[in-house]
Amino acid sequence: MLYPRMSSGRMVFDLNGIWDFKLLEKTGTEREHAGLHLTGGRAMPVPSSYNDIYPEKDFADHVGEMVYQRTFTVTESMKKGRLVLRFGSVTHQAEVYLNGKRLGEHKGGFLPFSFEIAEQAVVGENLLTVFVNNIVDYSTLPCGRMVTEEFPGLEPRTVNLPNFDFYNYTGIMRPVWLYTTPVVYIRDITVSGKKDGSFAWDIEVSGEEEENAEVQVRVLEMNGACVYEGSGKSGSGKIENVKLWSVKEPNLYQLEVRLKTGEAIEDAYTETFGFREISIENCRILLNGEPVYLKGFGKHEEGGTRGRGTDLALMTKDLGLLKWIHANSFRTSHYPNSEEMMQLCDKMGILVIDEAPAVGLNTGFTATGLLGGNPKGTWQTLETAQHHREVMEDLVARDKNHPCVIAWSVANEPASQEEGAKEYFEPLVRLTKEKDVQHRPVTIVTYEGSAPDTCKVAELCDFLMLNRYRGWYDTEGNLRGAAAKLKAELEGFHKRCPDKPMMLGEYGADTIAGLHDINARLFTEEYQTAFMKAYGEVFDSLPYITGEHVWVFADFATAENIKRVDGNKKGIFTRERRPKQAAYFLKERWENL
Ligand code: BDP
Repeated sequence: MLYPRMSSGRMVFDLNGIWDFKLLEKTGTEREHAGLHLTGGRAMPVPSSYNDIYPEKDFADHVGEMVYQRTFTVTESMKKGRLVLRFGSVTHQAEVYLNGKRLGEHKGGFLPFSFEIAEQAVVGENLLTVFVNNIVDYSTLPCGRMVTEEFPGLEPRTVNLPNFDFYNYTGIMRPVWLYTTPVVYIRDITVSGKKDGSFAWDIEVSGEEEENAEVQVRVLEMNGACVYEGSGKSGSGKIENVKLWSVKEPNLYQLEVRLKTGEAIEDAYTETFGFREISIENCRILLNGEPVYLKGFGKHEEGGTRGRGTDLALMTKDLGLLKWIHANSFRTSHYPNSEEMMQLCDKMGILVIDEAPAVGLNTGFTATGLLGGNPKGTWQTLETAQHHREVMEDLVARDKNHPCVIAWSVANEPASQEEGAKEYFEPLVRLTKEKDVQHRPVTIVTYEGSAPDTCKVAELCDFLMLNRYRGWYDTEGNLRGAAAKLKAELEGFHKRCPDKPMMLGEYGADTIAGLHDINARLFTEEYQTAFMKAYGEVFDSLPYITGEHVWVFADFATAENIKRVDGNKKGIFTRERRPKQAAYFLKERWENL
């Protein structure tokens, strides 16, 4: 799905700003009032998570639905071609009405969706109403559970327990746009370049008389110089002396696409891409034929006040800090990040492991600890398979052209040791590879419960990504024992899959910024540094380890839980992006790795 951009064939209108907002007491209600102006609504910024904007706890933690509303104006000329209403993401489900008429709905909180509205929109003022639902259950991604809470003397009530620790931020969290295209238009562009300068494009054209449309393409350097001209809906070419995309020199190119019917230019769109190759050979991930050791983090897209709302300043600052600490990569844990983030990573030379919002796929486990198992089994209980397929397709469709994306992560910490895991994931891994013309490596990030002798999905992965918390959730305070356990597990996986690159996807310790001790005690900055050092020594002793992603880039908000002191504090940076002591240790380690 193409990002909204202005061109000679397209206009883009910004629908961000202050909307009207109200929590709904009951889900599924108020639809009959969708065509009326909200009364008693509160001002709500878009894009943003709604939760931290006002001070009341019940407001922030509301479970169920809420309604967003605004008006916008449409002119006669905007209705001449296609008029598209596009949401960057609405978390987790949206039902959209225009002037009281239902346009449709979308499930899944971290990918874009759109509606064609030229027919429903009127010339003049239009009323846009969006019902948003934040419930996570065994059919959604991420997963959660509905449970009935009962206390003496109180009416039972249903509460929603996410199966993940990050706070369930909700709302219209990414930009909303209105854009126009001609009736015959460029529906999609796929473009990729290789390290020898060859490249291929594939343009999907839709609309009236699409069969008569001709496509012209040009490849431009970022300074505007044209280095290739060609034509056809699909084709390939080669550029001499191509400047490759890499971490050090993230050279980009642009594919300018023009659609003509007869003499007239109908639609035009310019897509950014890069020339680079990702491959795997002898336990190594190669970028442009050279081994690359992945240094970086699992990273949430969030901060104070805006929650997970798109914030270009914060995103750019985060990537600046990644460069400062000599990281070269991160995983978009545990959901696709915004399109703007992917654009920035292309520009700044950051390698991205692009993760689906598939977290919590383990019915025997919750964010607060073991549930005591589920005799039926995770894969016999979850109803996510079809939705997971759609999400993988949409994720690849959205991010396929980004040179920064070097791999796909299908899920984080599923019940990969349970019977049924292989059968669940095999078709998903296959689908992801089929849909990606670059055939990027695919992984499933696994947890401690999935050991070398019990994991059912290791062979499905092109590289292994393991989350380990030895020295924190077990062996706590005992880094000698933790390192020994860690090493034995890594050796076990290497023995099982001797040709697969292996990296840590998470390891970390909660650390209260400013808490110090002469000894490296739990929760102190000294312990976090010692923890990073102990893990680093294990990695350095095993030549087949191909990367280290620390958990987590910055402290983040979680649901309330006695294991969390004002959120998850495993950040190497605080939530305000100030470095803890371990940041200096990692900066030195990674500079020299
Ligand atoms: C891992 C999860 C991650 C958590 C982390 C933790 O993948 O989302 O935040 O544990 O407990 O299991 O800090």
